[in-house]
Amino acid sequence: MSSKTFFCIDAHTCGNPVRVVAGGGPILEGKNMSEKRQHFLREYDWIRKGLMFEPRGHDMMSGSILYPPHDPENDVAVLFIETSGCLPMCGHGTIGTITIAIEHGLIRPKTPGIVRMEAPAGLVLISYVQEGNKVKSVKLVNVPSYLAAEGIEAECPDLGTLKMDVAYGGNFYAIVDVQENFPGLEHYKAEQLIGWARVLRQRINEKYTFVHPNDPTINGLSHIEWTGAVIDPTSSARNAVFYGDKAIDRSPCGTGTSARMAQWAAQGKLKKGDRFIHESIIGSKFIGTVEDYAKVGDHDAIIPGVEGWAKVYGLNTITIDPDDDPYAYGFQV
Ligand code: PYC
Repeated sequence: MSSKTFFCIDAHTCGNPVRVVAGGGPILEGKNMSEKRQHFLREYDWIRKGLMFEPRGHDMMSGSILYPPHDPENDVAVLFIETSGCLPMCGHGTIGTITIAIEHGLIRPKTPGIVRMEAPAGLVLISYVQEGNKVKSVKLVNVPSYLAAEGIEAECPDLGTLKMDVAYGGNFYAIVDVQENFPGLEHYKAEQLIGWARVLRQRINEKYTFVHPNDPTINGLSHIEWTGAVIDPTSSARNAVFYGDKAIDRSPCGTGTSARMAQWAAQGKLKKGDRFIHESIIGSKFIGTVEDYAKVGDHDAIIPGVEGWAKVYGLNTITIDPDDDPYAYGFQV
């Protein structure tokens, strides 16, 4: 294969990176984004690795590729590419992608201020606030999110047995609430949370199975959500979300926020109409809302809203040339 060039636009959502492939993405087969995601993983995963891993990316790198919608009612379809693979849904990725797409004219919504976005996990309804050329904020109404399991246990190196709830917010999350063996994320270094989360995720996946009732391609626990004390007393909660192999989300994580709201709603701590201000490891914030109630299979679910902002900072023409560069497809250390 010879050199391939990708026209990318880089941004960050509340501190976490988003790289949108505006040109050079592959043509994919499938009648929806779930099927197209499978096609990409089978044949084009080298693009993800080249654009996300070092030396062109880094541990936290995350991005998306835009496609025409399958339903003419919708405005855009999105494939998420991350260091961890292709997530069914990514909240910070959506906020960054929509900001980039509107500011750079990559999509022209049928109704200004509203974007109907097809993600592999389902339809996501987005509203955004624009002032001049700038998008000031983006709110996504996410896929139905639900509490999948309560009180599962796994052994964590150094900490001992941890009890966790598992919730789905577009990906499956093990939520580590403050407990006897875990006093809160603020007591540890990010490297410790990362190392422990990697082991916990593996141990949980060896013991438990999580599959989305409506789409079996969405399966397996992919993220660990550490929790802890808020920095700003007006916030509702704080997290540090582990993803990929070495990443902690710098934003409060959109699907992690959705999962946490689903957990709180199922446990009677949030109801329709409530706001949930979520802080990240660096103190950046998303505004969560419980928009409505829903059902996913037998599970009671909520429709979460997640609002945040993104800043576009770079135009990036990236070449992947395996004939010339031994690290064309990236590496991980
Ligand atoms: O914002 O949903 C999110 C997300 C998933 C992984 C990293 N960020």
